[in-house]
Amino acid sequence: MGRLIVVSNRVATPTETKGSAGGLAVGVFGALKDAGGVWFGWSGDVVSETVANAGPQLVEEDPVTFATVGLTRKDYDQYYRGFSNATLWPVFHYRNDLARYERDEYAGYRRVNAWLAHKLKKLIEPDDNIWIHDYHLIPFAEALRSEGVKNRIGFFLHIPFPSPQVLQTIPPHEELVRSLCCYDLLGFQTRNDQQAFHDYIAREAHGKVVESGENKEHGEIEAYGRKLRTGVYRIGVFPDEIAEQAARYESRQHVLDLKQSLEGRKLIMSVDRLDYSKGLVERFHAFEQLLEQAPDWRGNVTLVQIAPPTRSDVASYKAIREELEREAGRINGRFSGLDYTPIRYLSQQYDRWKLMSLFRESQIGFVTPLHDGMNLVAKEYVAAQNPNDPGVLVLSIFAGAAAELSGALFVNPHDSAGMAEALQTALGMPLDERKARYHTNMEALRRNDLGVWRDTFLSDLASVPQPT
Ligand code: ADQ
Repeated sequence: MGRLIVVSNRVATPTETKGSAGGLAVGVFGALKDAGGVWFGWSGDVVSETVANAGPQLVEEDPVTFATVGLTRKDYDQYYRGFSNATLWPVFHYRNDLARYERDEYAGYRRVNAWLAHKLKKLIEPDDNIWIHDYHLIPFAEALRSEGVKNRIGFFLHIPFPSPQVLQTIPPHEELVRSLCCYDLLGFQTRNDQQAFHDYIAREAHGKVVESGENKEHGEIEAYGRKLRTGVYRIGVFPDEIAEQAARYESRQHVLDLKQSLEGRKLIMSVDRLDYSKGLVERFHAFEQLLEQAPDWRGNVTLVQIAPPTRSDVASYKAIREELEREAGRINGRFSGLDYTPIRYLSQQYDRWKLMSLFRESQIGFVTPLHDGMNLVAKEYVAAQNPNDPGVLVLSIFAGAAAELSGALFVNPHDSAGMAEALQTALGMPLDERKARYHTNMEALRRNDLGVWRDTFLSDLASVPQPT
């Protein structure tokens, strides 16, 4: 059996692949350790042209090589900050209003993909299987193919795939789909995403789509002169490791401090990267509506929102941060008392083990993205609960996780009155119902954990006939 080569925009550091149980880095690293291989991508550093061209830097952790390169300022601006995060991210999350398209950024995106593929080529052996991750790297297989690489190459999209009409707002949409067809296997988070891709192939590319298997989740595609497969691979967590971690840390000082400061109030927890796709402002408005329509809860329930800034050099991210700070201030001004602050908005990063133990302390996990590929926070929240007294997951119907976690209370994040009602229902939910919902969700998490996601994708990739 060949080795595995993983390519992602950012490469986990060797330390990130150890210790913190359950993270995606740990899951992917597990497969690399089994097969041996290379994890290749951007180091996260912006460097001079000389340093960039001297890469990749290799760190050996036998049998895995971590291979990273730095990006020049221009490459970072065009490939990462520009086309990836100011065009693809908003459009793929149905926020065309926030997207911009610049030809030179798109050219930079393709140029960096070609440059990275050229750098990787020297590390590839004939039997290696190659697994590319996410929207930054759509043209990567095409670039490898034009370097003469004949290995099997699979791609997993971590974010939603938009419907054809929305995708078409990106001027080079057809080139992007043509590039995706250079892979041998395309993995999507949900059936909806896969179907949106199939729709484009059938209606816009006039290709052939054959769907088969349970729920028609296996796709055979013929388009742009290539044959490829598609599949649905729902990313998961390792629920029992999270449960163990949350329980182990539940009497640590940070949890005791939080408990003491709540003075018996109920706790609603939300944890996200600060991103407009996560529905943070809408969530604050729903919480405000709860305090408005159910005065008994004023002074008796607190929302803790942890949301460290990301991509803060992209303009739309500055705007969402300002709006969120303004709204938290306004709502707190309306409902605070001398000893009560309804919303605690924390913009710092927290360690994973701390988050899991805080989840366990809270009565509600409030996860309300406007669009989200999967949303692992929803899964982590469930896994972290105390089975004898579990909290309730209140979940947006637009998170990929909604297709699996049928024990959640579902909300439409555009309906703040509906979200406020769901919060009220969750706050008053009897123990038996909470337990039943928790068990339904835990079964789903165990059935389809992070190992299943990874192993199914890789065995499907290995079964694709090697391209000639
Ligand atoms: P993200 O948009 O980052 O990921 P999500 O899946 O919710 O979204 O989180 C990924 C990881 O980051 C989780 O393990 C979570 O605990 C951690 N995380 C989130 N907010 C954090 C915070 N404030 N502090 C510390 N850790 C935090 C993208 C897609 C998702 C998809 C994942 C995986 O947007 O839809 O689920 O990839 O495929």
